Formats: sequence, C-alpha cells, structure tokens
Amino acid sequence: MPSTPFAVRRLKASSADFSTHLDHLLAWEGVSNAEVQKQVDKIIADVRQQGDAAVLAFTQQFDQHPATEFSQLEISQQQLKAAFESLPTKRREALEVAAKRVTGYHEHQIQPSWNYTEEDGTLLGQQVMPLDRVGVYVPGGKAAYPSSVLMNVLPAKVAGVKDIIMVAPAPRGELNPLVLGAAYLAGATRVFALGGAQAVAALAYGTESVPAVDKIVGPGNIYVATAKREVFGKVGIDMIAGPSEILVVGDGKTDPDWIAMDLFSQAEHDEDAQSILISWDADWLDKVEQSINKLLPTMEREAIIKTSLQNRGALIQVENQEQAIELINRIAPEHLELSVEDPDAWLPNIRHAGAIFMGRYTAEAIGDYCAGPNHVLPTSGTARFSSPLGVYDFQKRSSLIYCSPEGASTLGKVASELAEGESLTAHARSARYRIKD
Ligand code: HSO
Ligand code: ZN
Repeated sequence: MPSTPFAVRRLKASSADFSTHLDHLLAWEGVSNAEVQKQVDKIIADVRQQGDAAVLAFTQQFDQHPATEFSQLEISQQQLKAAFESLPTKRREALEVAAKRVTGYHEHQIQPSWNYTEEDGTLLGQQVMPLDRVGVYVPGGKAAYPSSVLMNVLPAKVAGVKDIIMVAPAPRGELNPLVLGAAYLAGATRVFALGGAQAVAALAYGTESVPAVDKIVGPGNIYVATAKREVFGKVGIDMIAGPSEILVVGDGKTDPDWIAMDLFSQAEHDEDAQSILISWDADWLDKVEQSINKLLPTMEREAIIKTSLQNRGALIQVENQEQAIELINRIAPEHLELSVEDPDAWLPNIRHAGAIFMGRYTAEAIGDYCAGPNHVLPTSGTARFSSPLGVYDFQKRSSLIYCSPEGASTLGKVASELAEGESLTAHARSARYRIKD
C-alpha cells in the first residue's frame, strides 16, 4: 500500500502568522533541568572529595565499564597507535588527509604577539600564549565522531597546547577504534575512557590520575553540558552545543536531490536537529519536497531524519532575496548553505552564521570532515555572538606595558589625578613617586 507522501512543514514568509511560527520552530530548550542539575552537583562533589575512586565507581555504574582499577581506564599511546594502524587503509588515509587540511586551515588562525613603542619609549602590546593543558570531551554512543576528535584536538595542537587530555566514554569498556586512531593521529597526550559529568569533574578538579586542565572543550549530552556549566569559572569552557542545524538558501537552480540530501545530512544527526530550506521559487520547493519523499526510504537513518524534519524542519517560501537575507540573520544558523549563482554577492549582508558554504557544489558535509575549517560551530542562534572553535580558543593574551622614565612621568600625572578622583591614595602616590620633577 503506498504510504501518504511525507509533507515537510511549508511556511510562507508573507503570511500573517509566519513570525510566531518561526519563533516556535527555532525555540530550543537549553540545558536547564533541576533533576539533572542535582545529580550532576552530587557527582561533582563526590569526584572532588574522593577523586579516582568516585570516578571509577561512576564509570562502572553509568558505563558498565568492567574496569576494577582506575589505571585500566587509561588508554596507552601503544593502544592508540595500534588502533590507528588497525584501521582499513582507505579510512586511515582519509583521516590523514582531513587532519592535514584541518591543521593547515587552523595555522592561518595563529595570532602573533604584538607591540608598539610610543615616542617617549613607552611600549604597549599583547603577548599571546597557548593554554597549558586542555581537556577534550568526545561523546560516545550515537555521536562518537572521529572527525570531532580532529576538530577539537588539532586547533589546540596548532595553538601550542602542550598537554591535551582526551576523555571518551566506553560503554561496557568498548571504544570506537576510529576515535582512538584519530586521537593518535591528532596527538592527544593522554586518553581516558571516561564520560559524563564525572569526566568533566575529573578534568576540572583533577584526581590522583587525571590531571586538572585549564579549559574543557567538546560536545556532550545534557549531563556533560550541565557539568561544563557548573565547572565554568574553575576552568574555561568552549560553548554549550545544541543540536546540529542547517539552513539552505536556494535560487531554484540546484538539483533538488542534492538539496534534499543536504537537509538530510544534518537531520540524520539527531531527532532534534534542524534543517530548513528557503527559496523564492515555489515550484522548486515542490521539487525538493518530491526528492525528500523519493530519497527518504533509501536512508539508513530514515526514522531519525523523518522525526527531525517533522519536529523542526521547514521549507520556507520567501518573496525575494532581501527577505531571505533577513531570515538568515534572524535564524543565525550553525551552517548556512548558499546554493545560489553568486554567493560572493550575498556575503556582505550575512551577519550571523557559524559557517557559510558558498555555491551549489559546496555540500555542508565536506565542511564536517575535511574542508579544513572547524565543524564545532555556534548553534541555536548563538552565531549572533560567537564563532567557530579555533586556535584562538586555545590561546590567551596578556597585556604588555613598559613605561620609560619619561612615560612614567607623563602617565603618572594622569593616573594620580584620576586616582585622587577615586580617593585611592595609594594608587595616586604609587604613580606620583615615579614622576620626575
Ligand atoms: N555536523 C556536525 C559535525 C559532524 N558531522 C560530525 C558529521 N560528523 C556539527 O554540527
Ligand atoms: Zn554533520
């Protein structure tokens, strides 16, 4: 019996209720759950108090890990190497090409230290240094992505971080060899088979075996995200990642099958992922919808894709390009695909997007794996204020101030005047001592 065609939500930007509809569609419940919060607080407190013993107990309990001693949770460099060497040649080579490209791209992001000298010899500048030690969280289960290992570890490496501690949960003691191989290739310093809030707590506070890090990066489930929020301040964190998103804008001239598959590519990540298509060509939107129906049954992850499209997907018909641009900036998507003739011309008007994929041939999937730019991107509209993960996330800056004797005099007068205005006498005198008369 032929099933009824699957209809993706169709919206018209000109309709009266469009704005409300869109707000609804974009709303994403962030991480805030009192019950999870309570459990996470307890886990963190236990790890802080009991160190390795608590982490091991939680790992046995939550991951059914067979380890009986903490040392069994560390994966040695020999094991990582063996995992890398055991990969099928083509896979290994693809991983190598990806790693090389990601490294090359990120090398362009290195920010040098800088300074300038004023006429009286006063020097001002900024010294850029890598963080000492970072933790990379790699999720297990549905989202165990070797590509994410490269995307998190390599920018840290390029930044010059000496110690990169990777954690990845190993349900029943099993770890994905491609994840381990990627860790080896990217150069993770130490790898532990740990996950959940206990892994985040161990990285943030340190235990007898897990060294405390300065920053924790990488996506994870609600427990991991809640724990990252909780330890923020003790350590730095990258971001709280939401489900994957893609916004495709099409001028109606790209093969509808390509577009349908691009929408699927993010929908297949997660039931909560979001795939949206915008066009001013209504007939072409119909064609993409037909392609979706034709291709959906051929997909291994048909059920996830369908649910995701049903929950949060949409085909949006706009009047013109201007309206499309307005929508892009309102949505501030993680991934924006400009499937149009002249994507360059659009760029100056695009203010908010994590990554912009330009032109018909640029499938978002290429960016996920091997184009070079990072695939860790701001989600849920956070592209309004944040950027892709990069070398800059693993570097920090110190201001440099050198006063020449002349500079100390000139600036000392200004400082002491202002200090007196604040009634801070020690400040004023400290500055004044150095004034030459
Ligand atoms: N699209 C994901 C990254 C990824 N895709 C990993 C495939 N593997 C980030 O939104
Ligand atoms: Zn992806």
